[in-house]
Amino acid sequence: MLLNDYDPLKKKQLTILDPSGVIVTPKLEPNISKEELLKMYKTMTLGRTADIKALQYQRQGRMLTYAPNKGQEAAQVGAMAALEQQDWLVPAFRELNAMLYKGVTLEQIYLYWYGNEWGNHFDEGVKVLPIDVIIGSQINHAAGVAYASKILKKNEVAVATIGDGGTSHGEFYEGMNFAATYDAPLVVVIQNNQYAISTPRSKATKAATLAQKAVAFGIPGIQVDGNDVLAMYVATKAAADHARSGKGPVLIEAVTYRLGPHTTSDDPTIYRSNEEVAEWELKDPLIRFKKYLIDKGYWTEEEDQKLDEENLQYVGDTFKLVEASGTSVLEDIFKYTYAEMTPQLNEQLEAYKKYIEQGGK
Ligand SMILES: Cc1ncc(C[n+]2csc(CCOP(=O)(O)OP(=O)(O)O)c2C)c(N)n1
Repeated sequence: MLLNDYDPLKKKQLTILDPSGVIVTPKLEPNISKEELLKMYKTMTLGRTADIKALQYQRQGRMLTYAPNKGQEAAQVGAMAALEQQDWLVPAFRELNAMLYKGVTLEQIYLYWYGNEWGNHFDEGVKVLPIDVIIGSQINHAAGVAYASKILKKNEVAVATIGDGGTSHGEFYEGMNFAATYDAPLVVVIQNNQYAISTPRSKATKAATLAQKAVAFGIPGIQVDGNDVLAMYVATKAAADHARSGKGPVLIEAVTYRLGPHTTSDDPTIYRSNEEVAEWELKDPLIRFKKYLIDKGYWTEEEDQKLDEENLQYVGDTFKLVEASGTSVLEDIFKYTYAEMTPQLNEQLEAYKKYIEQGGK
């Protein structure tokens, strides 16, 4: 059984598709339909283009801020593709690819980074919680979702994502422990992208791996090559099956790399070398997945080029829509903090209106 074989204390990392696009663990190659493989690849390429463009829009002063995903596409899409329609994604804030795969639209994602609350309002049936910037707190939310699913016998697994740095926060431990104690159907995917802003993973914890933190909760943990979309798929499927069958949570450590800055306010050249980035560029999740699809006869370079052009067009059109209608009014800040406005918020809103009436800006 996969989760036993890859016990984190055995110091093994699951890889199926290596950086050169070769299957190195044939017995674990998943049987995914051509249609789904292409959906995964198309989501990852759209995610890549949307990510690069978001950074450019921000630099042009057209987007408020943005947390880049470049390099983390496989960790996210591989995990999401392994889920059932009814399962939940409980994201942090660097999950553009995972959100796209689960049905959040690019327009909604861009609206969020444009500062508009409607970017957190997803379509009916999309099982994704709003973006959560408070590091670690999404693990408690996900534990609650998972526990509710268990009580209500809903057969819904909650999958939360968190960064490497987030696993040093208290709420990570609280949520994991709660879910483990109550056998709640929770899967936590740590996107170990090597840095928490400028703090390298080696300075954030003395643990040899992040997957081994599972041992303390008494649950399975597995370390995966997070740039290998097939390995992410296989590990998450095993984890979701485990959680769904009533055995409790699983912790996955996806070893990946943030190729871009932490956010648009960060300059990573201050704390990491160009050589390090270049090394990880060779392990780019898109390169190996494309080669896999071409080798299987599912994809061609010509189709790839056409897809790139379509993505660029689609991303540009989407951002134009956001710019045309996405400007939010300051009143939204007061209105959307709670379901109903508190007396204090009402008072503050009135003060703000008065300020505007008097010519304030
Ligand atoms: C409770 C809390 N403390 C501090 C911050 C500021 N902050 C934003 S991102 C970040 C680092 C997160 O690193 P990691 O968990 O590794 O995720 P990554 O950003 O690499 O995806 C910090 C400290 C925050 N958002 N929430």
